[in-house]
Amino acid sequence: DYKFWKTQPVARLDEKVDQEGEINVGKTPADVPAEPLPLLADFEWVTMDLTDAAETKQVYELLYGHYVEDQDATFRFAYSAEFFDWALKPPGWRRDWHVGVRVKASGKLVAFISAVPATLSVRDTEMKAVEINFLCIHKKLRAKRLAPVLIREITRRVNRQNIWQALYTVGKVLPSPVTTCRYYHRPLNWPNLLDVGFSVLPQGKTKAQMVAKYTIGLETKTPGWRTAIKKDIPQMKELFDRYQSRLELVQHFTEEELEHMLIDPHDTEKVVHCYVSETEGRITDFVSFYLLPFSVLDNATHEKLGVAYLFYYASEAGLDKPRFDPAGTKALADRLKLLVGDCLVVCKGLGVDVFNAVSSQDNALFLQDLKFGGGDGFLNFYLFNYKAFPIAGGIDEKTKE
Ligand code: YNC
Ligand code: MG
Repeated sequence: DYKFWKTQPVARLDEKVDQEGEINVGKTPADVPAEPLPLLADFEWVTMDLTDAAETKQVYELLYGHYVEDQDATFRFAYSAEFFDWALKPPGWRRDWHVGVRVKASGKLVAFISAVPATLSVRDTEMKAVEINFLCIHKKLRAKRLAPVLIREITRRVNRQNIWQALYTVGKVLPSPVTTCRYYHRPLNWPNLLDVGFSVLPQGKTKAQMVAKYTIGLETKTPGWRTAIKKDIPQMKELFDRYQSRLELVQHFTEEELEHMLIDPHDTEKVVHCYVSETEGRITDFVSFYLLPFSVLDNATHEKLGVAYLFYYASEAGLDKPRFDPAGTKALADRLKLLVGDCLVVCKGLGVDVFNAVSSQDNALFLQDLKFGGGDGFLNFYLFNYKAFPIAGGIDEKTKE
């Protein structure tokens, strides 16, 4: 019955939002306690120093061992130090938003939660906010009501900075999603997916037929396709702003933030990839994906599964028309099939086994044609201290069960 969430500024699950806006208004940082809530005697709060390699390693070891798993516990996200550097240190990041809990006696890190700054728009309302991510509690400390304490502590630290809204995504249903998307998967190496149990052989099909179905070409097809570089950012930002202005819930990025999100700071090609389509010096499209492999638990032959996630994109195609105008939609669909299709080509070359996308943005325009299949996973988007009318997440409601 959501004993904790009932006490928080979020819409109830059965609530019909009749007016959009902030829930608790008028608080100031002076109203917020200067000290954290007490923890049980054996534990202490720590601020993790993610500029320090040893502390970063403690965070990713906690997440590597204890973060999100699928339902049957066969896969777990395999985070890396590079990934954290990218995800947890965007421009404007704050050290005290990397919150840990240690066992006093041993110093062992047993819980973590993070916030990074974000500027959100819900339709026409722009707000300064944070994005909350990487909430994780050691398996031995589960179901002891520590999560609410971590959430309250990150809230306190964010409120102290005069920020009162947050965006977060969770697989499970809490009060109350503003939108729900479905995960879609595009196999790139079907035999590997079969081996690890990610895919099954459909009735009446042979392995050879499945491999043939998911064959990917070797060459990209988008005209003027090349890797995005720093110099492209001003044009990309202008295009991205125009593209995103048609969507209902978006995060805005400055040029500096966009560069951080899309141009791999490590130059290792291990985290984020971004490509543009350039014609006579004009960038007409960009598309990006990030890499986050799975650890395969308890499998004799496979330790890792290569997984890519479609990330931000924008295209001029159809932008001159209103969002759901059929002519604009057709132009955008054709373009996105090229762009995302070329991401599949690149990922195949990188040895990625499966390419994932959710059903939001304009993704419904290409998922089926590019042979993505609907997965078991759903992703719920939440806003903290802000009520918003529901936003369609691109899932067919009938398949949501
Ligand atoms: C969750 N994922 O419902 P009620 S996603 C939020 N997000 O409260 P306990 C969650 N709340 O129902 P455990 C949650 N999971 O009584 C559970 N809860 O109201 C709620 N898993 O606490 C739950 N990472 O400590 C219940 O649960 C209460 O020991 C129970 O810990 C939960 O990062 C968890 O999936 C998830 O490590 C930490 O299971 C643990 O089970 C775990 O007894 C594996 O807690 C990893 C995992 C979650 C990934 C994520 C986004 C988190 C968003 C948190 C909410 C932020 C709100 C905004 C704050 C800033 C505001 C400003 C301004
Ligand atoms: Mg707990």
